[in-house]
Amino acid sequence: MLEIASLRLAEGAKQGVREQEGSDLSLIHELTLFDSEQDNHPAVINHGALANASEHWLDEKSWLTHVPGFLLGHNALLRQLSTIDGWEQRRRWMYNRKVDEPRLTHEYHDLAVAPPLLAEIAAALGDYCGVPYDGIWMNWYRDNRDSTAWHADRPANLPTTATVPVLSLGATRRFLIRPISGGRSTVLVPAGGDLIIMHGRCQRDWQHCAPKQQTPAGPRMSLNYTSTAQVAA
Ligand SMILES: O=C(O)CCC(=O)C(=O)O
Repeated sequence: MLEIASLRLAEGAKQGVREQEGSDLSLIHELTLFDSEQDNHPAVINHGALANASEHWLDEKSWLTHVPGFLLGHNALLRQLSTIDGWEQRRRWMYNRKVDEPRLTHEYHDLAVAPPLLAEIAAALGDYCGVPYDGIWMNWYRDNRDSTAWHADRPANLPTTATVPVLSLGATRRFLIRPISGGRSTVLVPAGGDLIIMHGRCQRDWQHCAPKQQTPAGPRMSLNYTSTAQVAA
């Protein structure tokens, strides 16, 4: 029964987009548990996956690309990154008190000092997107209670348009995007190894988040690639 449910979700996750909130999160967790094939695979870029990219238009100036399986062996990279120094528990003001952010973060302004695969991925994304990525912002969601709230990326929201790739490692979680003025969310469900690219005016007219969920989930990391040239353009 569980296997059938997992397969059903695997199909959904491959399609990756749901028009409304309210997807069956218990199935998402099962997919993570059954993702064992990935567990022993060394981390390697799957350039062929780009041929299976799907586009999801939000309006005439903003769209998302979803590339399932862009990184094979995503759990191996997650495990490697979980051992590096420099993860931070940041705090932020909420009303009149400081609270821990519900995730750990790590940033590389210079990919030359990052694990080599992160720079290799930057080069592959640069070729694909036509943007020179030279930095990376990483989130580590330790479990289902960790999240990122609604926001647009700074400083990628400075230019009129931007191309921002986000690579997921580990557990399958939801990624939501909605108009900055409010309204209905579009929901994508990236699995570990999947790439989501925000294009056009996604950082100006839209905001996105990675919400908490009630159903238990294992760790997930998101690798958010940044480009100083893009911001300066
Ligand atoms: O974790 C994600 O999928 C999105 C992360 C994000 O939007 C950010 O860090 O700016």
